[in-house]
This record gives sequence, C-alpha cells and structure tokens, in this order.
Amino acid sequence: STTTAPQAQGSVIVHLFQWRWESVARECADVLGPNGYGAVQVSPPQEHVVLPSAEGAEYPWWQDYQAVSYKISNTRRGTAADFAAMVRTCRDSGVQVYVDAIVNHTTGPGRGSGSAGSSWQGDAYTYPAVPYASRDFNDCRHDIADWNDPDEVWNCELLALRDLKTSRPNVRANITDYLNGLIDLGVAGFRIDAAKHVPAADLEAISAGLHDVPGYGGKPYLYQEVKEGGGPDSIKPWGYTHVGDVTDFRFHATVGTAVRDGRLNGLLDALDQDMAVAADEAVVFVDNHDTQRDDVSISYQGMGDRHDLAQTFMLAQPYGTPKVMSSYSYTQRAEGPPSTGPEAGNPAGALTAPTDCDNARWFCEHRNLNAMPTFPTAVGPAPAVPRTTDGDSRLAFDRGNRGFAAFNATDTVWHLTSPTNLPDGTYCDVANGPATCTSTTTITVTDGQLTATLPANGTLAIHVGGRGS
Ligand code: LM2
Ligand code: CA
Repeated sequence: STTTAPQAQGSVIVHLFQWRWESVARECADVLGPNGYGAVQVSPPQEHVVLPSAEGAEYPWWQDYQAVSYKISNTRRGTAADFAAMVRTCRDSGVQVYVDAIVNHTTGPGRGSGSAGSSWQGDAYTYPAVPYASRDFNDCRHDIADWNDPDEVWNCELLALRDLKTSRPNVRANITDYLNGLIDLGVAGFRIDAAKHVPAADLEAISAGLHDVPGYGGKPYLYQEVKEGGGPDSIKPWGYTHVGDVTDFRFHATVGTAVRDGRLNGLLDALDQDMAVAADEAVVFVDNHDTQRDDVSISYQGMGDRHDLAQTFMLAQPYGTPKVMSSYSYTQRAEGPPSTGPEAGNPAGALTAPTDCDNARWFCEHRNLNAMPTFPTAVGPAPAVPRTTDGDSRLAFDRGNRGFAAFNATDTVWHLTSPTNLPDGTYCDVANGPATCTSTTTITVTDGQLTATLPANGTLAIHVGGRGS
C-alpha cells in the first residue's frame, strides 16, 4: 500500500474496544509489547453525544460514533491528559496507537450537550464548537435509499447521521487539523470510520495534509472501513486502496464461518483467491465490534475456545494485516462497557474504575492468544503450505521454513505427527505461551518432523524467532 505499514515492533493490531486510556497504557506495557503486538486501536477520543438512555441502554457504546466536536474531552475512558500519557506509554512499549476517526458525519437528529459540554443541534445541522453550520453538510438530508447509487452512498445520511460535505475546504481542514493534533501527540495511524460513505478523493485530500508521525519518519497508517454490501453495491474496497489500506470483510465472512463450522481445508486457498484486495492492502479480523452484534460469523459469545482458534488462525495465515478483537460481554446490543465505578453513569466525570480482565465482563480475548502476535513478524510473507490434515477440521501448515502452525477445530484431542520445513531444533509454542519459553511450552523438531498433542479446539504455533532451550 501507499501508506506506512505498522513497523514499530510487529504488524498485529488489537482493538481494545471501549478500554479506558490508563488501562490501555498498562496493557501496552505489561501485555501488548511483550507479546508482539505492533499497534492498538482505541475507541474514538473526540467529543461525542451523551445519551443517558437510548435503545434500552444507559450511555450506549455508540455515543462515540456521533461527533459533536474534535476536542479530546473527558469521556468515560479518561481525560485528555490520560490520553496523551497513554500514547507515550504505548510508544515506549513498542506499540503504536491507532485512533478510530469519525470523519463522515456528526450526530443524528436531536440536540443536546456533548461530552466536553459543547452544545449541538442535529436538527439544525449546527455544531458551534467546531464550528459547523448547515452549509457544511450535504444537501441530501435523508437516509441512503439506493445503495447502488454512489451519490447516495456518499452524500446521503447513514443512520440519520448528519453527513459532512467533505468536498468543502473548511470541512477537510477541520478533519485534517483534528488528525494532526493526534499525530503530534504520537498517534501513528487511523481507522477511518464509514470511509465507504466519503468519496475517496475527499479522503485523499484530507490525508495529503497529514503530518509525519514524530519519531517514525513517515505518514500515519490509514485503514479505511469500506464494507462490501450483500447485493448490488456500487462502492468497492479497491476504490480506496490508493489512499490507504481497507478493511476486508470477506475475511470475517469466510474464516469466521469456516472455523465456526470446523471447515479448515480449503481455507488457505480461499484466502489466496477470494479476498477483495491484495494481501498488503487489507486489514482483516474474524469479528469486530459491529459484526459481533449485527452480522455474527464467530465471536466470543458461546464460542470462546473456537473463537480463540479463529483469531490464532488469522495470525498464522498470510493474508492481510490482522486485527485482534478484544471485547466486553453484553446481553443487549447497545449496552455500554462494564464498570464498577461512577463513569458508567457519568461519561464526563469521575474516573475511578480501571478496565480489568479480572472482571468477567471484560472478555480480554487477546490475552488468550499468548505470544501468537510474534508469529507474523517472524515468518514475514512466506506462503502457507499445508503439511498434515485429519479430516476437514484439522490442519497443519508451514510458513516457508520460518514457521509452523496447527489447528484442531474438533471437540476431541488430536495426536499430531507432521513433517515440517522448520530446521531441527527446539521451539516455543507461542500460541500457548510466551515467546521466550521454558520446557513446559517447547516443541522439538527432529529429522524434519514433530509430534504434539492438541486438545479440543487446540492450536499450536512455532517460529524461528522463538527458539526454546
Ligand atoms: C461504523 N463504521 O463504518 C461503525 O463501526 C459503527 O459502529 C457505527 O454505528 C457506524 N459506522 C456509524 O459511525 C454505530 C452503531 C449505530 C449507531 C451509530 C451512531 O452501530 O447503532 O446509531 O453508531 O451512534 C444510533 C442508533 C440509530 C440512529 C443513530 C443516529 O442505533 O438507530 O439512527 O444512532 O441517531 C436513527
Ligand atoms: Ca458521506
């Protein structure tokens, strides 16, 4: 792609959905850096609407996706100072911070006061704190009706969200200034929310004005949310790859359902042939915060071990830049993040309760993957070559002569014996332990062969960057 790929330490992104800034910082230092993550995607930090009650929830998570201004305000994730400190700590830990950037729209209808206290009037298309006035919004003031008409997809409203006229120089400048403020703090990349609903030329103009990331010597990494629709659909991911990378939803549909159903054979071929864009243009995931609610192939819910297997498989195969999902559990769609402290009911206020993997509702799937994020960095672009199968649900493959991984998508133990191209020696099983291992997690390759026992839904992964002793 044309933008700087993640390169501080590894290539793997983890989405710490709705995590508090100080908790992200701690996770960068204690878990993400040591286990090979290259970047963390954090929830949107700009001022957003505050909705005490909506769609059956108090302060739904999706408040964040309705921008009131570009101030980094107090939110339930912390203060502006907490945000800046988090960026510093993560960088010091070798983990880049990617911000989820809302550029297509502001809020829905209604009026109120945002998380930094700014007034907003969705009804009047007026946001004095930016400032945006009615002329800064597209003229089509109704929901997208014809998804096969690019003008509608780009210029009408998505979910009644007031659609910014990103062809206007002042609108572009406001967005560029917002992103540059974050870059100057050390933010190294952006997920461009709803990019499909912004003409690529507008995103190109916005990105052309971005600063270099301090210390990394290049532009920020951009990955654009361009979801392919089911039916006829005029806007395609490959229409945005000249601006930056794109999210490839085919991966989630293909891998998520196949792993869920225990169909592993044929998956590597499908990833080689059936994805939307080239491997180095795609960000991939088996689930994200939207698909786990609205379009489930696989998620933590009721599929824990199998979901971990799917995410481990994503990290073992060669297509795309992998993005790991780390969730909180919920019983209804709009439910906000778990909390034991006052920030649950006070998005602008007292900040006491950390995001905590010991609280059962913070699901923390990424921690189940151990040092697997070291795998893609160690194997590089080496192709995946199947070595051993046992039925449709068990698969082991090499990545050139640099890595080997095995997956048992069944409910019974797999006693695996397999040839491998890895040099003879002792390796750390990074799918089940740290990258620097002791005898408890080692796998030995002798005469080009290894044996291992994979439990139900078990995984195994070894690479030349993690040699045991
Ligand atoms: C995205 N990617 O392109 C986000 O990943 C997705 O989570 C966002 O939707 C969406 N685009 C817009 O940024 C979420 C959430 C919606 C929610 C919006 C805005 O999934 O449910 O919409 O954020 O907060 C809500 C209501 C919806 C209402 C809208 C405006 O659910 O019914 O539309 O607010 O008031 C009338
Ligand atoms: Ca638009």
